Amino acid sequence: MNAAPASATMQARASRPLDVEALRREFPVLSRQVNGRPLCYLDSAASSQRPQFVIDAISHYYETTHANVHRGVHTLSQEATDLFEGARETLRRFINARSTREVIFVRGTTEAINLVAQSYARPRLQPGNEILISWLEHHANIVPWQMVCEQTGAVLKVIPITRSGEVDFEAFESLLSERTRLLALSHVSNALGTIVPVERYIREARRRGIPVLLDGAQAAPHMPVDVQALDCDFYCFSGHKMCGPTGIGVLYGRESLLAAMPPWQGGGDMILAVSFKGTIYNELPYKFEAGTPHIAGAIGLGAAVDYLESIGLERIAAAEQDLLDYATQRLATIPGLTLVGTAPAKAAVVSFTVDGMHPHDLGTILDHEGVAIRTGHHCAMPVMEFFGLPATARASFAFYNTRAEVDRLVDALQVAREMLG
Ligand code: 7TS
Repeated sequence: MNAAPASATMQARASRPLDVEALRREFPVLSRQVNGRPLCYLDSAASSQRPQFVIDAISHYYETTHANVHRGVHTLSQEATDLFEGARETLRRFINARSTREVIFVRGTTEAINLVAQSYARPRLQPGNEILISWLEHHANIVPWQMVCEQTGAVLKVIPITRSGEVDFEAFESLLSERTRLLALSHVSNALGTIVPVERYIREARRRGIPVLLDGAQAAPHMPVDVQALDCDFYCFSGHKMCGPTGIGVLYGRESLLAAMPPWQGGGDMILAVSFKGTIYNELPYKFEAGTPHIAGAIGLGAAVDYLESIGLERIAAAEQDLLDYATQRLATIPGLTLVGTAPAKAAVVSFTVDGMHPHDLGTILDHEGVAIRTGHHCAMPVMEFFGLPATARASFAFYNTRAEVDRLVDALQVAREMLG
């Protein structure tokens, strides 16, 4: 049973060239005005927008089917369970996991990483053991490891980055040791857009028997992800950055590791039987899904994946690369503007500073022009520290953005320069 009927437009789309104007009409919010101007939304790295298809899938579920899952023999509960588990299968296919037992619904990337830190790492770490991350990480891939280090006496080691914003592979090799117990890396940096060539890191870590977690929050929306080809042990991502709902995401875990991990939270759905003598835990993936899950969220995320696949992740990556190249070229014409993050392989993120202007002032002036960008440290304070900056301005693109919107960004930056310069 489908969450909502796939539209004929969606089914026919994959074979045609990307028609961005037609796609934009499928996102209701993109037609709104902000401060008297058409919205120019360049903050998809923080959270993307949703197409009507996803909104309809969620509404349709609430209007026709909602009941709790995995519990009732009644029709609605069975239908809701079918939709929920159908979404899990869609997500399994999306990342090419071997089995739905490896696909755990969580609140998002942050929760996924915390789950691995507490359930995988904490019971295994001994004082003096090491966890390896990089300087590029979002706080969600730093703080859970600091916490588990505090709890166990393990040590957090950090791979340096280069001035272009790439992880230093040689430094990584020199930091690996017989004490390393886990490598946790972002697949794509949210602050700079760097695409980390994770395959090299995974190969090296696995050769030494070190498990690898990838923070895929900024990768899954923008490029095909195949966890078997990557050969990673854990992969984490969030629905709201890929046209899906907030409050839902996925932790992929290699089954042999998940099977050996204790549950993280206790409660309904993660048990088979409870008595005061002891509790028998449920099988995977339910062992890690305590309590009533975000049913509508999972169904909405499944619909978002159907939607993205109807366009094609390869085509999305190509369209966004074009926007990145165009934006990089146009921003270079603005006097005093410095791009922060110039790695050769980048996803569609441009982080920058403009001489004499605080990024927050820039953000406010741009908002007056209807242009939404993010300013600040982007929850990656060590990256800012590395570049000696308190903050940057960041424009991030999705497949529904256009070159004309890049021009609006550039025009709005000229307005800001005139006002503040
Ligand atoms: N990891 C990366 C690489 C991220 O970009 C983010 C969110 C997270 C983890 C956390 O994801 P969550 O869904 O659990 O919150 N990044 C951003 C951003 O760049 N601006 O706002 C949120």
